[in-house]
Amino acid sequence: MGKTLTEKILDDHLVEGDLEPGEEIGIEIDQVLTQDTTGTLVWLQFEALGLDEVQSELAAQYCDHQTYQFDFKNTDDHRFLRSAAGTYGAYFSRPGNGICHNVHRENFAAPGKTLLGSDSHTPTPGGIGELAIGSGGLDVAVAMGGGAYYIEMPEIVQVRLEGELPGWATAKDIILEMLRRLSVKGGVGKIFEYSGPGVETLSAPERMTITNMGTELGATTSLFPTDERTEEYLERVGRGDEFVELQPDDDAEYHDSLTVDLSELEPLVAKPSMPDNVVPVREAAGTEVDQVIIGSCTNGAYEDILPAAKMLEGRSIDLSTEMIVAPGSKKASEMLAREGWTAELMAAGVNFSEATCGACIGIGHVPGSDSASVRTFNRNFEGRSGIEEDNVYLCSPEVAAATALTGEITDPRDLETDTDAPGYELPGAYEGAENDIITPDDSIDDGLIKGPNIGDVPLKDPLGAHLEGPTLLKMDDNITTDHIIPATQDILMYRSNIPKLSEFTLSRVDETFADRALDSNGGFLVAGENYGQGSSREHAALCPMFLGVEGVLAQSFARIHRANLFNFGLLPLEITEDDYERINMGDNIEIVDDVAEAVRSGQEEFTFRVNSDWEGTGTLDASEREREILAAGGKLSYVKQQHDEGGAAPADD
Ligand code: MIC
Ligand code: SF4
Repeated sequence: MGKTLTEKILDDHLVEGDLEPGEEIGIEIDQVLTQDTTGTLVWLQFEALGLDEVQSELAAQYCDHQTYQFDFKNTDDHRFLRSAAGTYGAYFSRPGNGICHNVHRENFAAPGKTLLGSDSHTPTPGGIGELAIGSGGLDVAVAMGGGAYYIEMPEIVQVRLEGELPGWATAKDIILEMLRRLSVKGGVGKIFEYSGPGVETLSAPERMTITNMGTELGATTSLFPTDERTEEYLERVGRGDEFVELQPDDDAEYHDSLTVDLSELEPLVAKPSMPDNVVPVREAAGTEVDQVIIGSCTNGAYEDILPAAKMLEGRSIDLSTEMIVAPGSKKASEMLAREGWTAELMAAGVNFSEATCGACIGIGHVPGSDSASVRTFNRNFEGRSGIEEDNVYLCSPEVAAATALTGEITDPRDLETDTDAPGYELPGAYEGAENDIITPDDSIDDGLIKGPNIGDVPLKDPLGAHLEGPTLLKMDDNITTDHIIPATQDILMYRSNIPKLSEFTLSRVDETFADRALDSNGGFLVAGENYGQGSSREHAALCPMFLGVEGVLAQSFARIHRANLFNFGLLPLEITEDDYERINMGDNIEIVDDVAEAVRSGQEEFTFRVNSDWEGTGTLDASEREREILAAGGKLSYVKQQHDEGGAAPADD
């Protein structure tokens, strides 16, 4: 039987297990990336593990989320990250040099390699054949120390692309169409492998828009084969020698398959406030819009901004609409400026931001009250823009530009003057911002510089025999990590200070949560489907742990968050819809079994007693390794314990 492309890359990197769906596999990681808002914990945990040098082929530290440095705490985080990169041997991309995914693809991403990153959009370079996965920071720290990365082998789904995109439909519409069909949980436990004749019609940047936003499907990653278009891209970023041709075997077998006929697509938009709330733009047309932003790791590249610039050249945006362009990288920014496009956009009424995540997580350009904002981003979770009741729409740069011209959501096909989509050509070479990456050789090794806001990572005690406590909060389906630990400006500065950050835990759902959790000295969270979707931030497990939460009972979990719960010693039990319906906030939950013993022994069904009234069943579907981690009180303790016992070195996990 032939192999899929995913299986080929995994086979090359497999250190443990078999490539059977559902089985745990360990893979070797070639490259790691981390960014400023998850990176501080990565390095603090790297230090706590007693590691002294990066062991993976390449590690890159980016400063991209909080580059405005509103508070000395952010600036201290950046200084700490530079010092950690210098001390341990990672590349350091300076604040303002761009979003990790954009800068990584320009400088380091390579076909056939594996990449692990402490950011959920790490799958971006899947568009050029790199097997790239997002994870919590502790998994990144271990991989950077040379340890394997463990996942449950996902199912591999073939996405067959046929035909060619018509005029105004774009790569963004392909991934929006996938979200429309499959929903934000449709990709959990899956890797999407793209194939078919439509692939060659898409440039490498277009493919990376799709793999980037594949994260919104809940997928482990998304992957494209490589071809001349990949080679063309790598040559232009100055790394043509890293090209390798990668294709699945002709007789590869997939677990499932779906077809997207590109020729049938039209401009789409995700309406507030979920990326899968997708409709044709024409259905939302006419909605008045106060703000339009082009940027983010999905559509902030040179190739994304150029078509919009062409559409706006010589024109003016609507007088009641503001438009901001936030390039994904400083290189893109510099190239647009040198070619005169920045001036054209400015003349049309557009404001430029530095290359940063910024507005994507509510840092700057917060929409006005009771207004609509149209963005080329990947997420529009409620409140993420920085105002609680926001109305954020997600679309392509072309739809964004058309909307800025008219002041209302507009399908570009309905613009009177634009008959043809502007398109773009890849630049001859991607040049610029050459001084913004400090190599490990050039770094200044001045030891770890920790400001007063940078604390230790708290540890949990090993799991005990008895778990009992109140239902501290009962939540619906699709609770995001933005609900659990919001990412807005006022909160982000505490990412390296867990006691302080914990005060904001679940505040967007219930302001009294943190105080109640601390007072109750233990307890549970209860949630519906897909709990913890969205970001990779391990703070969403670490902060509840710090507040004393013992476990989460949910109908299902998002992949990265589930792993983070194990990593910080919180018991994740899957419950049925009936039991979910019966549990009320405040109900006392007692796990009837000897929990530590049951977890260690491989028990799958756990009985929980509610108010001494009725009993339900929670399922722990976990590997032996995950059970050991849970019983030890989390992965940091587990790895250290193994090391102390003279077992595997931390690097071997
Ligand atoms: C996001 O898009 O939600 C973030 C902010 O990039 C996060 C990382 C973080 O919370 O720091 C992600 O995607 O993992
Ligand atoms: Fe940054 Fe937004 Fe991309 Fe996250 S999704 S990495 S916040 S641009």
